[in-house]
Amino acid sequence: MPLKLFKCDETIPEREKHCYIKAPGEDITEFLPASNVETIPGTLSERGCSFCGSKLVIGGVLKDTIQLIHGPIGCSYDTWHTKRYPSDNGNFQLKYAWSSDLKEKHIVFGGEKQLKKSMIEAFKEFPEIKRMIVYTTCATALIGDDPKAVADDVMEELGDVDIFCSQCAGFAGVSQSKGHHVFNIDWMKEKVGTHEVEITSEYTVNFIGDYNIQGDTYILEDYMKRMGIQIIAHFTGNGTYDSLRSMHQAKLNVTNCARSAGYIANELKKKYGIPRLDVDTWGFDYTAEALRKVGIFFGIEDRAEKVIAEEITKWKPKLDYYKERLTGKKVCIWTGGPRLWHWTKAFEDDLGMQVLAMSSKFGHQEDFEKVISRGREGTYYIDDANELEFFEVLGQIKPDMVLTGPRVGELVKKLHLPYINGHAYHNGPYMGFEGAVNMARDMHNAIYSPLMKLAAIDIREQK
Ligand code: CFM
Repeated sequence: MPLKLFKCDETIPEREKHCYIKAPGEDITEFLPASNVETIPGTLSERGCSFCGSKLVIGGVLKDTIQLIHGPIGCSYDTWHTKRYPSDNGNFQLKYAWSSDLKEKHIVFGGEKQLKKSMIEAFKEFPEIKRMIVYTTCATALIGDDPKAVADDVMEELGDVDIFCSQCAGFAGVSQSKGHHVFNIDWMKEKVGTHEVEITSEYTVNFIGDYNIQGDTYILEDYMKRMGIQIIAHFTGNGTYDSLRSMHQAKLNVTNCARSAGYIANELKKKYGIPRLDVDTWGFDYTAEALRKVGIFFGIEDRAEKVIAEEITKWKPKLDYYKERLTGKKVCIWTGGPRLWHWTKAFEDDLGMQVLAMSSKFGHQEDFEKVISRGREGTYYIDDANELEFFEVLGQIKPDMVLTGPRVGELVKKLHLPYINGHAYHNGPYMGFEGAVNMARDMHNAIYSPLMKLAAIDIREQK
């Protein structure tokens, strides 16, 4: 039985179902850790809220759209500036935060008037911007405001603007994953098919589930361009509102983050018959495989091979330099979900590292199927690990480095362990061949930096 009850969980034995160790011969048909369920009271959860999944992860990335959050100011502030997804128009989406700034009186008497006022004010402040997403939050969902009715009103009044309403309050699901789902499905229902872009190539794709973290999208765009492929829409890194309305025009959906954006790929397949091709775009082998798959789909394998060969010639010697120094190093990965299965084998095959423990904030069953299939025996796979479990695992594994976000990263630093930001990156981009080298470099620098060892010295004992 591969499930594990940590010592720290003796008082919350329900946690056993969430902690799994891959046993010899384990084939994931009998057991998987429990996932995508409500947090057990008494544990310190890493899960995020559903509004955040919609706003911070998907909609907020769009570079030409006012992101108006209908709720108290905190919902706006806390989803502003915490993710690094740049754009090629001067980072409009990172500079500003918009809110209807709800106060107690609006909670009592209704917030729709305040919302309308804020929407018109925002459009007036940014006269060149004609697109807006309005987000419901817990407060406005509870009082029953109807942002769609307000949006229709504003669209009619202003005439030249388009507004999408993401109605997914923080409490709508067990994690941010619900927000991904709601945004995907509602966008598909309401916006896809309402705009057309000019077609310039016979090979057209939507790049789905890539958020341009520190420039990832630019790397993928370059590969597609060199293969003569037109990207209709990026869902949503460096993407525009109107390109996302044109997703029906693509011949292929290249899906990277299947967790946050697989839904829209499936819907596009159902409604428009556009095939879905899942790829991994982190790591050398995976990137080559991704380009090959796209090349095969369009019958342009030679173009894919050319790009792969050029990139490998350029970047492989650098990767090899780091591989020599990273082989055998032990790693833990503590991120959302998909990066566990995107990264585990890439680190092991490309760099000779050992991934010995992983925790996913909100991965579903299929994420655990993927990561356990790709991972090694004896590795820990935990759903939404709490802090004490984390300490226990670290004590057992003694990793050389941890990949996680700034929140858990602060704990890791206090333990004097090297840490890499696995969400927003240290010095990305991390995707593609170039990105794999950047990532290897950052891991190398973290592990070999003398800083953590020095930080562990208690200077009071020094003479
Ligand atoms: Fe997809 Fe993402 Fe991730 Fe994600 Fe996230 Fe993220 Fe993540 Mo942080 S969309 S699921 S909700 S790959 S923000 S860019 S790194 S937890 S594993």
